[in-house]
Amino acid sequence: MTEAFQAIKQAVMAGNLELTEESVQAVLDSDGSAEDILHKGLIPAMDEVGSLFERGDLFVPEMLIAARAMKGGLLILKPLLVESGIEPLGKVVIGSVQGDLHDIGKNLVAMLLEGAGFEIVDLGTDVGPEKFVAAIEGGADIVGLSALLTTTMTNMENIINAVSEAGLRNNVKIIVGGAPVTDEFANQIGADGYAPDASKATTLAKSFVS
Ligand code: B1M
Repeated sequence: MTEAFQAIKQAVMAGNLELTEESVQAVLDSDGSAEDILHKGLIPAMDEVGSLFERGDLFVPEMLIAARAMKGGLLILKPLLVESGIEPLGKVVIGSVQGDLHDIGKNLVAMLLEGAGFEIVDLGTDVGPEKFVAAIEGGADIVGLSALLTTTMTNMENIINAVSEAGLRNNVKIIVGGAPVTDEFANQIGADGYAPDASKATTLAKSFVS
């Protein structure tokens, strides 16, 4: 099976959408789990892409096509990650914050939350305070903010402040996450919690509604 995960990783890194989809399907067909595909194939591929980019051995266009391949693989896994069929535990409004176009991690968090039984309102990427406030006014229990850049994580605080100024802060719990975000940063900006990955985000969200 190790070779099969390696094949997925290579296909994503090469930005080969078709090969990624085929390799993911092949592992599923031989009874591999969606979680293993995620953690042993797809996510390591994006980590490696990030390292190559950092070293200057890979550029934005290649990063984009790798992301497209990763999304293709995730789409195949989605039904397996979200199968739930239970009454919603609560409503989560989620988005990547203003200035941030990264959405793979945010989508993964949304998928696992949906699988855990939450209703999801996904606002997408580059979402500013006004859009978050409007969505919360429509009813929400939890707000999820995602940021992948050190330059955009600071926008999380603007969103939290806007929610407070709109008089909605006590209505919702706010969870923050994304590669540069830390527990300390979450406390500093007045979030209710920080999760380092999608599965911990789900555990945290459940603890808020239980
Ligand atoms: Co960008 N990028 N990128 N990028 N990119 C990073 C983040 C970077 C670390 C690469 C590097 O230099 N090593 C670097 C950031 C450096 C920094 O700020 N410290 C970087 C940069 C610099 C940039 C640009 C500025 C490049 C440029 O244009 N010169 C640019 C910025 C664009 C913008 O947003 N305004 C840019 C653009 C892009 C693409 C568009 C090409 C593409 C994104 C495509 C897309 O998402 N649709 C892209 C990609 C793919 C990456 C890397 C390679 C992969 C990100 C990813 O999808 N990881 C990334 C390097 C890396 O992360 N290793 C990089 C897989 C994903 C599953 O993990 O998103 O971390 P992640 O999500 C995790 C956790 O963080 C957590 O759970 C998830 C799953 O368990 N999590 C949450 C995430 N959100 C959460 C929310 C929660 C809880 C947990 O609660 C609500």
